[in-house]
Amino acid sequence: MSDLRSKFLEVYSVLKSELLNDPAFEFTDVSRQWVDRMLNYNVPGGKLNRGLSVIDSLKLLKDGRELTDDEIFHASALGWCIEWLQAYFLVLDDIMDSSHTRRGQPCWFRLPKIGMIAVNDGILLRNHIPRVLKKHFRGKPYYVNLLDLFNEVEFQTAHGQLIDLITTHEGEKDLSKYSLALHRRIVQYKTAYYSFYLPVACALLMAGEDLESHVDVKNILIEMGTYFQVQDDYLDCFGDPEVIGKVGTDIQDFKCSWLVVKALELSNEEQKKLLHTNYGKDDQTCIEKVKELYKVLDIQGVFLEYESSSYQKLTKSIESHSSKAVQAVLKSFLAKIYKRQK
Ligand code: DMA
Ligand code: MG
Ligand code: MG
Ligand code: MG
Repeated sequence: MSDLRSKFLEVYSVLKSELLNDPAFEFTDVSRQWVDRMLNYNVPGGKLNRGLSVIDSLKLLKDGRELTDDEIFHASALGWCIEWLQAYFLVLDDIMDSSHTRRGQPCWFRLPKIGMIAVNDGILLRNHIPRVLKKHFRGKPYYVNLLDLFNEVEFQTAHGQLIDLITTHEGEKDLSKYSLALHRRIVQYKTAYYSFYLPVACALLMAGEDLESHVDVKNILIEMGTYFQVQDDYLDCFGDPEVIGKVGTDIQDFKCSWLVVKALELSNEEQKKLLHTNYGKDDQTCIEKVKELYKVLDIQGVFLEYESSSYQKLTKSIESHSSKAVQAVLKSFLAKIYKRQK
């Protein structure tokens, strides 16, 4: 496994050096160094789960047989395209969410001399993806489907981000519109498609499958992605910043987080009032009051229950799938995220 990880990281160096020498732009030393530093800071520092799972999934789809070096390289390149897509969304997400830290370091836009140049860096990260795809996949029979897949998923994610952001001020901080249905809609679009469906869809395309005949797989992955984002919402408040590498901002950002939706469901009139007064204020006392209420309502216990019931439901739908290879792909995914602390 650590061998696979190091092979995967080697592919990062190859792709980066190709991008830094892309003949479509006349790099100067200064601009090349900028992009080099920007990539190292934003692309490879995460858990790499999404990227690595393209390789894992392809292997399982090939019934566990060893992949050739060429297959590993191509699956890794696609894995990195997903990591690039994620880096692009995160650089911009941190600006929009006014976050301070990410992956145990300051958010890119917080660094001296970076600031709003980070917006253009996000655009560069996004533009690197079709460059990589063109260089390494242009001759493949699934090239057009691959481009289409990345476009589609980016479209969905950007719209998920849109509704995540606009619900925070629609009707001026009105908590009464926050529901499980709204939360579900936000997280499916902003997280589930790119984090869960995309890696498996890449592996399916590489394995010669067509995506239209795998709608059932997609549905299970979207469910899994929803569960994953509920965990993200939970960790935003209850995770250890040292472990998750970021300090939460959902309460002060007035986010339609799973936690506040559950708290609203469980609150009496007085507790609802407390939420209305304190949720969405960038003030430590207000934030503490919200967290206090989450404790009183035992939101942590509610989450633990949600976690095990989601696990059971997901396992059941995975086991009802007709293909053992697909079952293995989905199970390995679920095992990676169940009860995660980061
Ligand atoms: C992030 O949602 C979604 C995308 C597409 C980046 P979020 O703001 O909850 O993520 P994080 O908690 O990592 O900032
Ligand atoms: Mg964020
Ligand atoms: Mg966000
Ligand atoms: Mg979050």
